[in-house]
Amino acid sequence: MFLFEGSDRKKEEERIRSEGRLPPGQALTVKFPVLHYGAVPAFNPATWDLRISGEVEQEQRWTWDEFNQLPRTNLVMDIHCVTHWSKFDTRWEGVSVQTLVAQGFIKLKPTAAYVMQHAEYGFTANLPLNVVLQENFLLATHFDGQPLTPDHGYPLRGMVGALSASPELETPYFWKGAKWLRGLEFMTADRRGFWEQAGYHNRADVWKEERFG
Ligand SMILES: Nc1nc2c(c(=O)[nH]1)N[C@H]1C(S)=C(S)[C@@H](COP(=O)(O)O)O[C@H]1N2
Ligand SMILES: [Mo]
Repeated sequence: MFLFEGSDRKKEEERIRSEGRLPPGQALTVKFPVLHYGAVPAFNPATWDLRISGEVEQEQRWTWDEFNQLPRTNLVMDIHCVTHWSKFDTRWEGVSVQTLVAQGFIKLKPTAAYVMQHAEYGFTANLPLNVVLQENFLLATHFDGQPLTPDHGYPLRGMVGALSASPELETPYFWKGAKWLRGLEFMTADRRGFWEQAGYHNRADVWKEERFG
């Protein structure tokens, strides 16, 4: 893959920087590195479910078939990893929590203020509810028109990035999206997820370079 190596990569990075889309301390990559703790879990569509729990009027459990009948959203986002790489104009498809709430698939209690993503093997990632309800947070099933690959979170991952059309939206680093997602827990008070307990920043705003807490 030589297309964006060397001076071409640098040129593309300068274009993105001139558009104000390159956060401090980040470098453009066209690769898609894989980063996670532990093993890649197997997916069994017969037993997989997504649980919606905590501060909701009614807890939900969606099977894989049921999840695939929910309204779908397509987004183009810039993703910013805490390990200093950024990837621009990436295409994602999935289900928007904002849409699920707006259309009554999830009925939040007024006490809901934070969200924990629960993934396979007990991995967790926390975000404020207002960020999860933004347009730039997605429960993603597809990347670049294809189902996620196993190492990028198949069949479902939380996904957060920057929408260049809406630069005012708070944008956390990419680790705030849990691969192999199995549940959303709505909470009254904040709790730290896996990397947040390991010393990563709790809020993780890419423009403020909130890398470590
Ligand atoms: N389940 C799970 N999700 C995870 C992680 C993990 O360890 N387990 N790591 C996070 C981190 S630190 C990063 S940088 C991104 C990397 O996503 P990618 O492998 O698709 O690039 O996934 C995030 N989601
Ligand atoms: Mo990471």
